[in-house]
Amino acid sequence: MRTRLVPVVLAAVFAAPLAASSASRPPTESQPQAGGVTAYVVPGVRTREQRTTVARTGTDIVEVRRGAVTVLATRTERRALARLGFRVRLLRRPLDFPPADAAYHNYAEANADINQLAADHPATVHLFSFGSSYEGRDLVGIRISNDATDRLDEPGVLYVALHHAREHLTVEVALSIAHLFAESTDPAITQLVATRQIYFLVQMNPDGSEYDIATGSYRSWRKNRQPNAGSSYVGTDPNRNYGYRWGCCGGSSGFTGSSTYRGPSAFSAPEVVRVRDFVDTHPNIRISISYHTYGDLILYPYGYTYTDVPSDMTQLDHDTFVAMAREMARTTGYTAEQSSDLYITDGDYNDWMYGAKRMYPFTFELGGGTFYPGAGIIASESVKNHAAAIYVAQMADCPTRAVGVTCDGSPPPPPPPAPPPPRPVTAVPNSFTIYSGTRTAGDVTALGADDGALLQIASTTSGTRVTSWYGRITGVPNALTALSGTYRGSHSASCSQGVYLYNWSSGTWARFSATTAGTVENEAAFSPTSSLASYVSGPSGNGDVAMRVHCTRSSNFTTSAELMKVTYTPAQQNLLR
Ligand code: 3K0
Ligand code: ZN
Repeated sequence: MRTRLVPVVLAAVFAAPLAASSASRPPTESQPQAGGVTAYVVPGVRTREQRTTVARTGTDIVEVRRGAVTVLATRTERRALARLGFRVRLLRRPLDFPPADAAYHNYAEANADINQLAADHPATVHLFSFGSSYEGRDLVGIRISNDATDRLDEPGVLYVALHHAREHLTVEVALSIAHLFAESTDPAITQLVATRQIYFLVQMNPDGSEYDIATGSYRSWRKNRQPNAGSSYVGTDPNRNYGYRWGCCGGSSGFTGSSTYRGPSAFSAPEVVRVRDFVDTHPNIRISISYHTYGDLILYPYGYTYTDVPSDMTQLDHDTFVAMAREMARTTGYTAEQSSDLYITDGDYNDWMYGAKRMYPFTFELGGGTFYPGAGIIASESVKNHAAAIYVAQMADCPTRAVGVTCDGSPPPPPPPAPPPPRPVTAVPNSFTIYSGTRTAGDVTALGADDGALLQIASTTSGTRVTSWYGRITGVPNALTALSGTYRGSHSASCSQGVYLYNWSSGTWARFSATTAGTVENEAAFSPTSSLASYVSGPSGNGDVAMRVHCTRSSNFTTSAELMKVTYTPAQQNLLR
């Protein structure tokens, strides 16, 4: 069984203002954040009552130090603190990832990277805002396309990352894919940039993400940072707040302290509303990937039910999901399955994107084996996801093409014509070898046709008289589906004749014909029915067939060989590589 962290009610631990204290903990804090929250030190806060007073302004206490607290506060909250008589001092150092994970992009760094990408590729990388987070951070979107303005008549593909705050690897993978589309000169990718609108919502939940790293060590935060009325617990799970069968099926929690709290109503989380509005205004989007961690999975709808094809899904769409997911599983190494095969979810992005919008969404649970897999995994996990990202962009004009159904009403292109079935081939000896007897007339060419030309071999002249010889036929494939042998000849007097093929596997002659043959030309025709390749030398490719004729009598005789040939049918080549 796959070992995997399932969201649990961790939020109860983390949702209340943090009052952990450590004088030895390194200072963590900050310049003004790009969103509406700034980190401050508030000195003179020594008692729990004072900390409660600070917390009740709505500020987020992220660290308790000797005689002071570090808080994240909006401008309004900072004014409230001032009105209460607290001195508020701005912190200089940025809130950020632990030093070992410095390669990860925090909110400001991701935006700086995106800005640089746009500056470097002004013709194809276009930035937009799709609104603000609860704490006022700008929600930055990227559109990659040759078109200066958004073209809703072109197929769209949407990549979303960071529904869940602690799933920082998703930002890195999404950024990597944006760089791929912006920077690659591969014609397959530039063609997509020319014919698609490629959208990225790289940091869907920046408040939660910044909160997760605010102390310089991870808090395992999952939700957004929206307060809940009448509760000290903060946050809604964005991936339970979408408005398709919201809260229907036991796949989310109604408890504000739960990490899967669905919110008081569908679309109550501002970040989810912003995603909804973006999708609502982009009906050209056909396929989407929402990146999560972790589990090495590719999930397709639905999450709300275990039923594979419920009444709100067509069989064609189901088959399309399965075909696309399997293709992407092939390139990522992840496992493709229905969302509910992991566990029941309701109100998630996938279900809404398909159930309400009839787009084709996939949730990727990236690898790493933990929410915090370290910086070393960023490059490999990103590259691992490139082919799937390209694939969905390619399929965005017609996802059902994955199951052979075209979107323009025309029938699917005919399959390539089947190669003609292999034809039987006849081959004759290139050489012969005499075991017993002496050649008296003719040569190997006499064996190649039934034309009266003869190869003649005189028997031995003492004891039991014998003619024994074989012809060797080269260029016969080991891969064959039929094999037959023919020998025609006569003798100057009747003798006991056997005709054989050499079995190269066992090292023995296998007799296929035994007869008394005399002066009238006779034919031995035979067809081995099994182990055909054992009559061809070598393990594969082309080899030789050896056919032996042996005759004995008590007095001298001469063998006249008229024709020796084999007919074989090569096996069909497998053209699929
Ligand atoms: O569609 C789904 O099954 C979503 C799975 C997702 C979630 O929202 O529970 N897993 S995660 O929280 O561990 N990223
Ligand atoms: Zn997640």
